[in-house]
Amino acid sequence: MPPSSLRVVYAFAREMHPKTTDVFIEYGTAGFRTKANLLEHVVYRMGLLAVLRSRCKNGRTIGLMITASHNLEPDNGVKLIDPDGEMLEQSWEEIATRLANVSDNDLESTTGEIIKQVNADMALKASVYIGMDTRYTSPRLAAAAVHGVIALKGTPKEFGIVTTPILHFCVKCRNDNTYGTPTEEGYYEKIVGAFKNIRQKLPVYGAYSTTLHVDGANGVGGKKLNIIRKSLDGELDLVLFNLGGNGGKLNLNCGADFVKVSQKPPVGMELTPLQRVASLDGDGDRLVYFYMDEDCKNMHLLDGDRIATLLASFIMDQLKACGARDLRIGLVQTAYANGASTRYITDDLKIPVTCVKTGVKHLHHAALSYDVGVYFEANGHGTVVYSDTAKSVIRKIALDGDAEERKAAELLLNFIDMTNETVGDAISDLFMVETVLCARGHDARHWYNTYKDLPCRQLKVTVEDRNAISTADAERQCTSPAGLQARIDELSSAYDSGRAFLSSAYDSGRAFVRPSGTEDVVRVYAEADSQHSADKLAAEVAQAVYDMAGGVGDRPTV
Ligand code: G16
Repeated sequence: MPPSSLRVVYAFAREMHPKTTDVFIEYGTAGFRTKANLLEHVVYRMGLLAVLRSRCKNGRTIGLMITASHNLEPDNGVKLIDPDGEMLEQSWEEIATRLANVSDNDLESTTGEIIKQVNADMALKASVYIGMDTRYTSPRLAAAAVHGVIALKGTPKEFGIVTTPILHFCVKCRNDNTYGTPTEEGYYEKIVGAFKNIRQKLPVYGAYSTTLHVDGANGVGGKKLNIIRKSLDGELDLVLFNLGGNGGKLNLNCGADFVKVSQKPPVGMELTPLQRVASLDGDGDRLVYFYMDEDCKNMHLLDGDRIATLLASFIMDQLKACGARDLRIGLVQTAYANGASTRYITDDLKIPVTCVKTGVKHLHHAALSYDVGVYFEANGHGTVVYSDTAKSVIRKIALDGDAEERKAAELLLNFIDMTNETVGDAISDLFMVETVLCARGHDARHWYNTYKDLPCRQLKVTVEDRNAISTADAERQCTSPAGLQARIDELSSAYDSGRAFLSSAYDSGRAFVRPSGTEDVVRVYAEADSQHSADKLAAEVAQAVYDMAGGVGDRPTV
């Protein structure tokens, strides 16, 4: 494309997607997120950037997803997906932020500068897959993305309403046709097909029941499960709630984030004692489970840590059964991981654990250093990745092993097919969890009783500028404002950790704070030996944040 034709970049911006706000916006934990009415110019510009990214990747397809995932309906967002289905390479986040914030008048020249900086060959073809969630603001934003792609002569392909992980999967398949077919149907064929294959070979026994209740968060995940449900041939009886009808609002008092943070069951569901329930988030990339006790009074949460430990232990058993002992399995968590889960993984499962910063992009990369990397955030966002070596070792055993080894290896190969390795995926994770529970003849109580969580609490604090908070050591230490970490340490030391089983170095309660990358808040996490103590410690730390980091609105109460 000759440089003069960049004029069209400005023309589209001025006429159709002008920048109407001076509010600075940053590519955060999972792309840009803010009120939907502030985003149109940002999404248009991400259409431009996706084309440049595609050209820098030799014309391979890039994904662009319109979603604000777990956020409430008035928010929206946009993020780019790299050719292997992974999140956008981090070095491009700064470029994305720059492009999103320049004035319309400077857009043409900034685009030219970025083309030079990234050395994009404008003569190459460029391909961009575009998907969106169910928000009413999404179609308008998707149209802005299409214009951005067209302005730089790329080829957009619209997938309409899909879960975020379906779009990640399609991008990967488009660039690597050994992974699958790059369509929504191709996704069902591979993931659901693998689930049915496994389940046809597994007898239903013990305490496991094929009935699963699902909270769809009034978002796209539930809608897709409604399509899948009809093809499950009785292998799983899905009873779906919160599908977006009856006035139910996206993520409002329902969905994985609500269930995890509030530690309460979602509204809009019939609660049945001891019934296993899976709760998805708004764009279908997170999953948590829960069940109510006998009198439906107390909820027992099975969060991302639980899913990670369940999957890791099962995969490890299969690796042993097929004799693939040399493959290194590892687990990746964040500071939000419950201390009891980390202890269980290290001491009982004897699997190495890495702790990284919040954001699937960080977990995914750390997991790639293992032959089998299991990564999950406590909020239910995660998956499993397998190295090429792992896959070829398992494939070889499936051909050459003895009868028992072949059986375990074949099961593992189906398990790998059922995994969306590109990103955390509630639907794929749900099928994996159901497979493990079925194979073990377990109900949710067996799963819950594997270890006992430490009581914990999460809170949000609104401050003038959340970037006043900086962190280090995988977000476990707060480096600014000065004095805040010392205050957190002092507050935590007044509580018992509840980890009598650990060395004295971990005696006190645990708390940390970090700026959210998806909401305009500071997040607070606390863990202690009782729920009362965890709640109190979290509230005290929230007060410290409010006092020392420019709190706005009402001061948190203890
Ligand atoms: C996104 C990210 C997750 C992250 C979550 C919360 O989830 O993909 O990795 O844990 O945001 O991030 P923060 O605490 O920075 O707001 P989702 O489901 O909203 O895409």
